[in-house]
Amino acid sequence: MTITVQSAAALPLLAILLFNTTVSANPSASQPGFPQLDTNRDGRISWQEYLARNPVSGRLNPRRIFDNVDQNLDGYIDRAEFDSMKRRSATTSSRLP
Ligand SMILES: [Ca+2]
Ligand SMILES: [Ca+2]
Repeated sequence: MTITVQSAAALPLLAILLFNTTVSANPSASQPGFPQLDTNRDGRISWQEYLARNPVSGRLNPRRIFDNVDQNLDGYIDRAEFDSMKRRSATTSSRLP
């Protein structure tokens, strides 16, 4: 599969695609789960935790996606940022024909 990033607006959707990829490896979960990514259970997803689940592949740059989800740029994706990313992605999807 080839994904071309045409604008920053596409990044939330790419982020959800990456999170969904994580879930597909775990059939028992139907939704991409914050707890699955927060492996040390400190309530936030670090870049290292994100990278462990979303290895660099092809032309997609996970760092760009991570920074897009990490809205306050503190280096962690917290619960609110994670939920916000999912909401933005859902909104984007619902606008598609
Ligand atoms: Ca963590
Ligand atoms: Ca943050």
